Amino acid sequence: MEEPGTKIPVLCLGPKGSGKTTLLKKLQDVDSVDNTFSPVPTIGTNLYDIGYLNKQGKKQMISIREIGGEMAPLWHNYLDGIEKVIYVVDTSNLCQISGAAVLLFTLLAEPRLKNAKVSLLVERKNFILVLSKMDAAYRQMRNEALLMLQFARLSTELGNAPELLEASPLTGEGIDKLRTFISM
Ligand SMILES: Nc1nc2c(ncn2[C@@H]2O[C@H](COP(=O)(O)OP(=O)(O)O)[C@@H](O)[C@H]2O)c(=O)[nH]1
Ligand SMILES: [Mg+2]
Repeated sequence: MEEPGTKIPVLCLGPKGSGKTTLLKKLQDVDSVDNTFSPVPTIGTNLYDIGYLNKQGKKQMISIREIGGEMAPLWHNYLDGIEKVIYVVDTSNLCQISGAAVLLFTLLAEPRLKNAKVSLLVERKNFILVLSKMDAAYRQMRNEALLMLQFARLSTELGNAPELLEASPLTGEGIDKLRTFISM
């Protein structure tokens, strides 16, 4: 249960079915084999406590809030005090990309997220874009997705352009990098 006033510093956003829940469950338990048994979309928001090692090698916990794509009109209610955003896009579902792009641009233009970066994470990027669901046809889909998200332009034109991370929530590929992003 979420305690009133608990600070949730990390948000995990992205369209419905892009793999947020699977990714966060994998972060919680790297050895979990398969989460496909629960293809139920997240209704409302979910909280995940994730363990990581800090710079001193000490174990720490951080809370991440997942908010489903169907709640996108309400995302702005959850931006206060946010230090990092994990934005998950499914490269195997290109039909979703234009919608995902609009929501991503809206978030990147959000003043509250800009302030978070300046005051809390000088030089460090506070935004990560996760392309999920890697498979054989992945490369081509990824390039297509990056094109549609105008990623090259974001990187050159934005001071707070998202970092790119590729991950497979099912196999756990890329999970270590995601944990590093969270822990920095
Ligand atoms: N093939 C494949 N399917 C995945 C992967 N990650 C998630 N899925 C499936 O995609 C569906 C939606 O995932 P979910 O994590 O619930 O998405 P969410 O709505 O963003 O939380 C589930 O049936 C997952 O098992 C992946 O890396 N590869
Ligand atoms: Mg979910």
